[in-house]
Amino acid sequence: MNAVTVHKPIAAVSAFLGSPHQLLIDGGWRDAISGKTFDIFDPSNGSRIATVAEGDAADIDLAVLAARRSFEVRSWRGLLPQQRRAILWRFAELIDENAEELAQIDVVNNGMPQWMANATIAAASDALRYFAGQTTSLGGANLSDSVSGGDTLHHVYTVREPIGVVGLITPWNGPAPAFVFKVGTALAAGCSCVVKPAEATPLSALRLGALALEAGVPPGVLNIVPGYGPTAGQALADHPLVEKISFTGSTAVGKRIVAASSANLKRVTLELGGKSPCIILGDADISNAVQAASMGIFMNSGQMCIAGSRLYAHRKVFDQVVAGIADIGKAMTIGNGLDPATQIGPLISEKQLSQVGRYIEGARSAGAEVVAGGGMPAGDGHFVEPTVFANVDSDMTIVREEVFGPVLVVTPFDDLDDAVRQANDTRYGLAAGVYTSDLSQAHRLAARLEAGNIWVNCYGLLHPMVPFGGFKESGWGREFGAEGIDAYLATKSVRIKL
Ligand code: TXE
Repeated sequence: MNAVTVHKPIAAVSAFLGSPHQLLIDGGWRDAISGKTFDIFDPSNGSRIATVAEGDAADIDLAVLAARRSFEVRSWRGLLPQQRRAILWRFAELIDENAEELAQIDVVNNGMPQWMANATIAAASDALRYFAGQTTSLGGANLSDSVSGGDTLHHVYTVREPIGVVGLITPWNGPAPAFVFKVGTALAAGCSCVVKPAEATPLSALRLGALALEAGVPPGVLNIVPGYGPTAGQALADHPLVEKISFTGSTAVGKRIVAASSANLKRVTLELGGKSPCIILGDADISNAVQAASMGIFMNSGQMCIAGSRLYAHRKVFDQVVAGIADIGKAMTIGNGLDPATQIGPLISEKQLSQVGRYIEGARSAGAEVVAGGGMPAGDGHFVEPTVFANVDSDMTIVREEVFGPVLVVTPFDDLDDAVRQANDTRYGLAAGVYTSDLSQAHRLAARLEAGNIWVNCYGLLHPMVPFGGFKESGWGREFGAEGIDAYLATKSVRIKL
């Protein structure tokens, strides 16, 4: 770990960090009504990097009213679809033009390595172009023939309208892409929105908000209110003029959002936690499987909803798999994301560090064997070594709960039925990986695994056309693809007696 060298961001990022960070409401930047601010930290060294206006219920109310007004005057939903497409496309271009700055804002705020941040920004603008295309393909249906007959002629059609003001609550583990995926889909549908970014990482959202205004998103259509979950987030979830919440975060808060939604029957999309299994069969290409499975858990320090945190390997390849993943974990360079050598950055916060530490210590004292890592490099950053546990029982906490750190448990299996039973023995169902050279077996397993996203001989690849979301307590609904935008639309039927 490189703790001594000081890594400096590019000048544009330093200038941005030093500028005021206000709320974006009704097309303008303003302080919180309370006047409060909160500090933002670099997780690689614990230093304060910015101070941001702290929104709460009063600011959320103002933002929702602005969004509602823009929806009523149809300043966005009333544009021609191709006009909205052009603005979203321009927004994507501006993201590309400012990619280095945006990526580095997430590096210093989230801690992720620069190479990863670059990839997430490229994925964000790519997805935005896909959403831009969706604006011109949202037509309804003509049902006249289904309803009419004989002397009764009716013209019946459906239109798909934007649902209204939507609240978008994002997490800290991929701040810029989470913002763009939600905002891009909501805007493509014609909705007006209020975003509540995670309190740990509001900076890239604010920079992206400025770029969206520059691209031509009208005032009030995109509002951004940084603040804490129980205050600003809860106020958005409770607000009677918000028609839908799209939330990515913990399962516990997801349940709170569902409870809040009952007051005005908001639609809710939830992308929650996971404890995703990967199954390596005896006939798999082991070097590919080991590489993909280790990236599936160690990337972003394991702070991914799709982290493949439980690995089941056929007994005949078990030792080879464990040794391969342990070697990869031990060889990874931990450090500041701005250092080009860094492969794995810090955890987001002191809170996450102690949570992951508790899980590791709990597993050790329950008798799990540490095959790699298990330590936390000393210093001010929130670093955890890539950690692999073997000799675990299926009822251990480390096997059952989402750790949200670079921590893998590996279990051998002899019988595929047993591997499937164990893989499905979880309250979560976000993702699963299968590694085999037998495609029939891959299809059979894909059919039996209880997860919303299955990857075969690869892991964690997302695409804006491919619906993404979870089974069971990993969530409701899907982001991306046709289903992603459907969640922001309401169908209206019109019937005219001729
Ligand atoms: O999540 P929270 P935290 C999981 C992961 C992690 C754990 C805790 O296991 O260890 O959650 O992380 C907002 N009403 N994931 O505490 O609190 C909050 O401000 C409305 C998985 O950071 O769920 C932030 O914007 N909103 C995950 C967002 O919810 C509320 C990503 C997520 O924070 C709120 C993050 C409330 N009452 C954590 N309370 C994934 N699925 O990728 C909080 N928030």
